[in-house]
Amino acid sequence: MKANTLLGLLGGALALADQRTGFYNNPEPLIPSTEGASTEELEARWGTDWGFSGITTFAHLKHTKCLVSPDELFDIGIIGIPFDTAVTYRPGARFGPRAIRAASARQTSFRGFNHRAGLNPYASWPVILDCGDIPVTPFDNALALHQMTSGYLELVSRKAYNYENPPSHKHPKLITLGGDHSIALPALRALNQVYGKPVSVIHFDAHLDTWHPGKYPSTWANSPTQADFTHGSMFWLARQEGLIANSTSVHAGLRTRLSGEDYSDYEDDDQQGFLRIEADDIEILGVEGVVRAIMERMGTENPVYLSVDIDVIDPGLAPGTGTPEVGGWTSREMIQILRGIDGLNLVGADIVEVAPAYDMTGESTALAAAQLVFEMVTSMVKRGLQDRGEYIERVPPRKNWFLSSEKVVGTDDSVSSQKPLKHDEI
Ligand SMILES: [Mn+2]
Repeated sequence: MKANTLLGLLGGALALADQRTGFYNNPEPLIPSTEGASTEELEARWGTDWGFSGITTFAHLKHTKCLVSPDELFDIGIIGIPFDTAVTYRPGARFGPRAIRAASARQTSFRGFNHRAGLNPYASWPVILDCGDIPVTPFDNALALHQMTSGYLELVSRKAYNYENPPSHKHPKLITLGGDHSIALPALRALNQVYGKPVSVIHFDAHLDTWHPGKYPSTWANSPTQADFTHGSMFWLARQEGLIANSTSVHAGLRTRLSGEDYSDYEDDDQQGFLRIEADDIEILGVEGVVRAIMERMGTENPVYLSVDIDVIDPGLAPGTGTPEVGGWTSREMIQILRGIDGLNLVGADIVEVAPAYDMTGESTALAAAQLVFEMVTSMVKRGLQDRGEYIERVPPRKNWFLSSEKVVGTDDSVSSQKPLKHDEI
């Protein structure tokens, strides 16, 4: 009997079974054998994960241990650096990558369209991989710094998968899941080598992180030691090493207490080349003003490293972090600011200081971090599309309908015109 005749008979039998049993009796579905099925058929049948299924990778992306797979090219890599032995207060950010990956579970290529950018970053031009973690020793910070720098440098030195287009995209871009904030130093060392010049840093944080190592109690260390490498001094070290571009970097979201009895921390910070935007400034500037200040200082062409300490968000919304400070921005404000600065020329990014032991059971901190990564990926993909000349500006249907002078059909006064849309109008 020919296969299609058999399938026809089976289909007929199934239809008959349907008539007899009805929908809610759950008739056994008759599915053709997988024997001889093509990869596409298998993919269609089994390839799509639900948010809650599958092995945990960031956004269900393909996982490759990129460091041991030198031939597997990619354009954007999610890389975990589970390192937290340079913290000054609560340890635990070594579990950050794991928590952020788990919290990204509802990000899928199937439902990944970012309405603000009009694109689905997981279904666009780049090859995006979850590159796994850089394994880092928890016993020796000097060795750890060497491991992190080597691993990062190895990955960003590679040729990007889409090496030819856009022309500026020669190397893959990494988004690092920390880890404490000190992981930004090895990233900056590696990026300086690959791009051949200092990069600008947009630094979202409650804290300055440009502290001279001597600003910590250090009676025991009068000369440089590995104790200088902390999550509050890595930008000071980076500046000393000439890794940060002069006068084009920005701190945003600051609200830290300062040392001593004066503003000497700010005076030190002024020497590092950063513009300071305080958390409170958002009351005056608004999200748009913060965005404008960042873009005017940084421009759209300088290579930029984006570094986000999750403690920039208020601990009421993101408590799972190493050095919480009250009075921070909301996650919505932070997301809007990231969207507003998507014209920056990002060459790398991180999200750090997620310490899940202090998070709430609903994963609020890790969820915020995962969403910020989604916005970072979207911005990199959008910039790539623009550079390729393929970006299409799209406006969401009915955007700002509530500001429109149009009246909802059947009404003629301003109060009733603000009624929500009916379901079938959405
Ligand atoms: Mn911080």
